[in-house]
Amino acid sequence: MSADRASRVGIVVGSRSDIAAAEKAAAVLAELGVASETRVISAHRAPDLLAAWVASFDERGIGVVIAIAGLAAHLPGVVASQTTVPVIGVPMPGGVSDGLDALLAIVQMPKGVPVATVGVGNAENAALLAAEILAIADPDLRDRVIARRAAQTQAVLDDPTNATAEA
Ligand code: RP5
Repeated sequence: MSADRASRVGIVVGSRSDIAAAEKAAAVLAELGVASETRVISAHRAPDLLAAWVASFDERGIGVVIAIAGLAAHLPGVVASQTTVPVIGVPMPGGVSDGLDALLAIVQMPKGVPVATVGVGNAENAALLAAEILAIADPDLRDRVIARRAAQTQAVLDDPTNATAEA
C-alpha cells in the first residue's frame, strides 16, 4: 500500500483495562468516516508483537497512531521510537497520582522522538487530532472535521441557558 493511502488510524492500548478509551476514540473516528483498528499490546509484556505491528503500518495503511496507557505509560514512546508515523499519546487515570504519572511519562519524551499528548483520559481529543492530521491530505475529511466543529459551536449557541437578554 502506498504512503498516499495511509488513511487509517492504529489504536493501541497496553491493557484490556484501557479498552473503553480505545472504543471512544474509534467511535469518534467512525463518526468522521475514518477507519481504525485497535490492538491490545503491552510494550513490556509483548515487545516483539508490538514491533511487528508497528512494522506493518505501511502495508496496513496506518497514517496516525493513538497509543493509550497508564502508570509508566511507555507505550506511546516505544511505538514512536520505531516509526515516523505521528503518535498521539493518551495518558490514563489511575496510578499514584490519578494520571499525572502517565501524563508526565508521555509528554516528557526526550528530544528526537516526539509524541503528541492529550489530556488525561481524553481519547476523544486524540481521535479529533488524528482526524485533523489525516485531513491535511484529504479535503473531504477536512470538510467533515470542520462540520463537526461547527455543529459543536451551534450546540452551545442553541443551549437555551445561553440565550442573551433581549432589549
Ligand atoms: C499499562 O498499565 C496499561 O496501559 C494500563 O493503563 C496500566 C494497567 O495495566 P493492567 O494492570 O490492567 O495490565 O500497562
